[in-house]
Amino acid sequence: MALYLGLDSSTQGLKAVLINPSSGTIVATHAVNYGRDLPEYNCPGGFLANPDPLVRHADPLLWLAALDLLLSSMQAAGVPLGEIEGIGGDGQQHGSVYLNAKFAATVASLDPVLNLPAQLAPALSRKSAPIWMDSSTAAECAEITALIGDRLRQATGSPAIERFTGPQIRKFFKTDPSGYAATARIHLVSSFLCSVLIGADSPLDTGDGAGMNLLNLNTLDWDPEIAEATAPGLLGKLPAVAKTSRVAGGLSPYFAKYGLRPGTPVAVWTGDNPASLVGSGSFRPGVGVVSLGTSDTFFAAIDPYRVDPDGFGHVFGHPAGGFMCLTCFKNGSLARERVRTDSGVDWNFFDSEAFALTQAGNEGRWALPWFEPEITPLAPTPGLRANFDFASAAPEVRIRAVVEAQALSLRTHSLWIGEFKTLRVTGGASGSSGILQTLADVFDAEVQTISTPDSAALGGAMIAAHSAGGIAWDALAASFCPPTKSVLPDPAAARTYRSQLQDFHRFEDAMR
Ligand code: XUL
Repeated sequence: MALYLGLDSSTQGLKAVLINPSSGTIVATHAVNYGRDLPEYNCPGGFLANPDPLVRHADPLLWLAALDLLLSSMQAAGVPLGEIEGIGGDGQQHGSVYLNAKFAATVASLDPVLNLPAQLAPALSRKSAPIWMDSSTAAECAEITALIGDRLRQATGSPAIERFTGPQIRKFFKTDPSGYAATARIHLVSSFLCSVLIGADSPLDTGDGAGMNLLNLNTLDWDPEIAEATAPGLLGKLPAVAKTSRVAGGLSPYFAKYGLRPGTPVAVWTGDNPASLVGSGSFRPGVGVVSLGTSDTFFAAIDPYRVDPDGFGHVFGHPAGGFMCLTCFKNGSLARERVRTDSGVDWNFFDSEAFALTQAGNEGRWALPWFEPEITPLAPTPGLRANFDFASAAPEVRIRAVVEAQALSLRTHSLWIGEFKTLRVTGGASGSSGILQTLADVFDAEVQTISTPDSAALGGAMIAAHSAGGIAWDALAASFCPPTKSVLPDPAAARTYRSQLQDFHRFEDAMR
């Protein structure tokens, strides 16, 4: 029995999906939650506390501790890890890990008696890792833009973006020049974990690499001029780029202690959104994916390559070849959870009852839950924005106001990609009937879900099965991604939202 493992190192935890392509079944799923299972790392929501709301860093050792814990708990649960013939994975995008000259030798000689965090700690040249939630690099974005101009957007698929790795690296170089000088290698979360798995320096893929403002999407390689403008000598600190999904190396002997076979092929890791594009079975242009996670994202395969004229959307490499585009909203599931808790209701009320008690359109009441500084559109000052008295409103009105505003925002900022008649919805909140119906009505499109909400980890497993097992993408999608639920738009509700779209856009713009 050939099994393939997908790992998703996401903002709030590490997830695993194990697939058996010959039977078309998901054999096991496992998860570690950073706040619940590894509280000693002080990252309950996936990041370290910081007095500056624009700064969001995590402890990279936490991601390693999660890998040890996840594999040992899978082994303890009797998961047949010895039958795995390929491993793939993905990481939250943009986050960067800074490593010194000891890194290569350290990963090449991991001692199974010790754990990963203890062994990798001396190889870090920076204790913390800025993650995608960080918005503290406005100055660096302006500096890079002044040096490169609009070529940055055309070449890298995005204008300079605060959370993207290039501006973050520039900030590190400016604020800690000796730490930067001591850095031999800068990895993304994805390529860092892949390196640890293969016991060698891993390349990174064009899906995750394009989230750095450093990769030229015309050449599918680093852009030397942009790299040098970002920070001196940066090119030499970046890993190689892998142009499509391929095997990065064989599994390090360290992992034999969990019952895995040393030498098992490990595919080059990608970002969580590109992995989710694969895992939701939406390989080709025409199907839009809404991923409802810590961040809410909208993405789709595109052909030909084009960039967002408004500058909020991005273009990344597609793990199966070609390109995908993406728009990211920082306030996703944590914002919904806060509105639910503050309203004193349970998830059942939030997910369905609230919608039965209210009407589509909510009488024009909207609430944008920008508890974190929002990135689409750019709203650096955090706080909820509503066009009615939110605090005194009934819970059902608040909930509909938030869900409708988020859906209208997704629609508004995905218009540059096109009109979609089919949406695939994944992520934790894809089980909410109220959210699914609202998305169907706001987009006037059929909304589908697939069997697992963990489409990123599933995508990692599918990438492993393709790269290590030679299984065709279409065969994998047919086995693992058939739609399990379909929600059709209600024509009257769709008309209501269509008539609100312009006013909503003006409201959102005025609230920034
Ligand atoms: C995408 C983005 C987030 C992270 C975390 O640009 O910043 O979606 O990948 O999920």
